[in-house]
Amino acid sequence: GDHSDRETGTVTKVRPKTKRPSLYRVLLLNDDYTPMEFVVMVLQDVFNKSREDAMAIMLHVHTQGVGECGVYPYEVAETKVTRVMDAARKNQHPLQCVMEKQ
Ligand code: TYC
Repeated sequence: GDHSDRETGTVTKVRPKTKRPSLYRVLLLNDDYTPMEFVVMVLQDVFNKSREDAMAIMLHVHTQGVGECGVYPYEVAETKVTRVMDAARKNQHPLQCVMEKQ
């Protein structure tokens, strides 16, 4: 909206201060022990990836060491990291999942 100064008669634009939510990148880290099939299942279940996309991401992480699973608002990213870490722990795999501010 506009803001007018009484003394100077200046009219200035004031931007409505709505802050868009910060986004977080969720990353999967490679390790030597987690089965490829488990990683693909996690990517399908937690990140809603197709079988094909899940396979591509898993192979990227396997060869490059780290890869992006998706970008989400803080609470969504946090929930996905927790779901991955809970599934890994339950199945006794060392799979690591982290989030970083984009
Ligand atoms: N490197 C693992 C293997 O050879 C597969 C793997 C891929 C593990 C991605 C973790 O985030 C990962 N079985």
